[in-house]
Amino acid sequence: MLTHSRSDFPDGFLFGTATSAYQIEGHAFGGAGQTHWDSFAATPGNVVRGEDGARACDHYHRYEEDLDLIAAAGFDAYRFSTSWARVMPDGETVNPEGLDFYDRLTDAMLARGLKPMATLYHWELPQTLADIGGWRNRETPARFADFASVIMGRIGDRMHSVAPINEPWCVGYLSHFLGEHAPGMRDIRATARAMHHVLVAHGMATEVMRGLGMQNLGAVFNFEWATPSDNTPEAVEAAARYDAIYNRFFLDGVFKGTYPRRVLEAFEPHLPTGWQDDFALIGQRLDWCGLNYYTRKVIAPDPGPWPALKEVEGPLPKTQMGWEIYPQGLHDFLVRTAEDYTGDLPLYVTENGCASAEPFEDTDRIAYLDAHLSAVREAIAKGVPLSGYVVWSLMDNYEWAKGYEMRFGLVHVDFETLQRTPKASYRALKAALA
Ligand code: IFM
Repeated sequence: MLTHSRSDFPDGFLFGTATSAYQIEGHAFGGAGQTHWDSFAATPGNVVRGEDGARACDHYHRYEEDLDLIAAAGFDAYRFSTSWARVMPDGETVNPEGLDFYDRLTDAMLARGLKPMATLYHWELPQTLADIGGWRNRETPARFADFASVIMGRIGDRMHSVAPINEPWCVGYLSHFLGEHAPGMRDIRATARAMHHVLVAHGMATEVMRGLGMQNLGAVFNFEWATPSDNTPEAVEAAARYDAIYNRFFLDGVFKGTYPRRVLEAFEPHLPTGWQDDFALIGQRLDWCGLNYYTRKVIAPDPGPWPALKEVEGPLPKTQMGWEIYPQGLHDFLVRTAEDYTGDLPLYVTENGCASAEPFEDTDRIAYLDAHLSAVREAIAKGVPLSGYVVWSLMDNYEWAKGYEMRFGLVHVDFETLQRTPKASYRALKAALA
């Protein structure tokens, strides 16, 4: 059981659970176009067993059952994402079937009393746009703004809240510098441009949605606490560099109109001409800020070109992903984000959860959630204006480069039969939210 319950949180505090389109829907259905994740997954060595999101959890056909599960657990909100390639298979031509799907999904949430928390882009870039340079090309943010207009023109009147981009670090650095996600590049110039353009896309989409009269627009960032491997100035500096790349780059861009010097020292020659002029667009007023948090990294200096650091194994217990369990980091990020960037702006924990190999009796997940909810309560007690907490994820799904092996769900999915079975963590949350 969890040691927390709804009554331990402020009135109106939202509890939700999250998924994303490509990870659950079944991209082969409903006229969706090819994405860069399809080609990335079809390239040997990129994804465990070469798995892709063609069928995933078949949520496209089973969404009513999935929403029933969310409502039955007592969640207030459902954080979902809209697939650009489903709505616009070639990145610009509208697929009415795709729009109809999100329309039905929205109404089905509302019918169950669930607040729709939408993310416009959770990583499945239409292949046609990838073919012309994807996030390296400044044209992509402009097309993204068109997508924002089309999808929110249809369902925007019924959203509780919207964020344009999920986890810009993953879209930029993980995908263009580390090469671990589509498009699998390892190139500093591509990275600098992708990281900048994804923020431009955030700004353009926000502007478009304001133009539609929408409220409650925000941004969702992912964070990893960086702990120096020892007390040497070199290790402290390497951890600060990791922090600048991973955590501060996007917050600085959106809330301060600048980028950290530890990143600029490497990126400046690679950023597009006139990048400084984009901060007015990037830094538009927001109504909330979302934090996704899972783990920390222990960082040591490393010889070689920037960023001259490496991750070393830490001593803490780990999840199925091999990620250290470090709830203190969630507390510290909530406090630091409010202090350094957002002030009184409402914050949400938009993702928190863990992968567990335990299929049904996932007591390790219950312990993980419990420890992180303690961290959340501590931050609230210190005055952090936190408005909600969203668990990743409703059900086991396509964990990107790890395929279907890593299980993040509160609900078990049998990927042969697609049968859904609530796990012990689902029951624990249900009891806590009653
Ligand atoms: O599954 C992902 C999700 O798509 C984005 N945030 C982290 C999750 C777990 O890795």
